[in-house]
Amino acid sequence: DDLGLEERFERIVARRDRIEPRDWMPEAYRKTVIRQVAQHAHSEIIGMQPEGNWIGRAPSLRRKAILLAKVQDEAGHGLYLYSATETLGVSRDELTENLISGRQKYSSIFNYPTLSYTDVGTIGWLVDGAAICNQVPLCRTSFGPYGRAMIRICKEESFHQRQGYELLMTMMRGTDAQREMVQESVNRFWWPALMMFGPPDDSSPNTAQSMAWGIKTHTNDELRQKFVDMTVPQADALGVTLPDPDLVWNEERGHYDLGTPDWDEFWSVVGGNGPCNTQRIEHRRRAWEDGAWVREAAMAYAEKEQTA
Ligand code: FAQ
Repeated sequence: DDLGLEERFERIVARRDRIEPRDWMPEAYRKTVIRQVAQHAHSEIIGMQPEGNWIGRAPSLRRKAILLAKVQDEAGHGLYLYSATETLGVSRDELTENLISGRQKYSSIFNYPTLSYTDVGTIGWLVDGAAICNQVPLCRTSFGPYGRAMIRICKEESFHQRQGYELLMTMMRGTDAQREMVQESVNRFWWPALMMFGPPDDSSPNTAQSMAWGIKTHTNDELRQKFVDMTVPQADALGVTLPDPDLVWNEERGHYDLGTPDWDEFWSVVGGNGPCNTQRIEHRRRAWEDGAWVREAAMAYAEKEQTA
């Protein structure tokens, strides 16, 4: 009976084991997993645009090959994550419609423009760095297909992060003008990268329930702190200044203190009013419409094969 099923679900979650697609789960759990994983998948796909913007203008053949491979990896991550979402009975077409119509979100970070090639390095270092902090714990999330997708994705994300850091390191060894470009890019991306972790814990409506279900294993502020602690020494090694005068080591806490991100800006970007929101969705809509004939042809071929 239902009570038995619910108890079984609670027991699996309590011992931090996996819930699989065919297991009974509360409707609200299913909805929350779909919401988070779909948002994550959309972020990977929309996240191809800011860096994709520089593929045709990369400064060398080597840099172009690296960037092409990275953006392709992001497409792959999106596809794993859509597949994980599909195990809960929602189709990829439906998910894409939800993205294009604004019913589902994607990460705020991808609504900022990439103004110079340097931003490719900064995104690798800071954006993929933040993604790793958030996603390594998600390898142990309670929904099986999501956790397994995360294991593969994290391996590639850490490679992406090193790629970005190496690019910035190379520029820092260059001319004064190149060093200035790195600093300017880091100034623009630092705060938006901190916002990737979501609102502060006291204004995060979903955290408590998602942690109780083992979907999330850490709060937004815990992961943001972990990212800051990891990144400050990397900034020192690189020779850039992070644009936060309040960023100082707190001996007592054993962590860096930090200033407050502009949360009004965050909610405005999440609400659709960031610098590139309209452009990102328009681009995705066009690609989806332009690709309709490919999907239709594949379906027609599959049907023909079945009846043959
Ligand atoms: N942007 O109650 P919470 C990548 C929304 S990395 C937009 O705290 P939750 C790799 C949130 O959905 C980026 N919206 O929510 C890459 C909720 O609204 P809703 C993707 C945000 O879910 C690198 C509301 O605010 N990574 O793509 C954001 O418990 C380079 C209240 O917030 C993931 O998605 C935001 N930053 O915690 C690709 C990681 N933050 O849905 C290309 C998985 C919050 O109720 C290039 N996701 N909101 O209408 C998570 O860990 C969580 O979903 C959080 C948010 C931590 C993002």
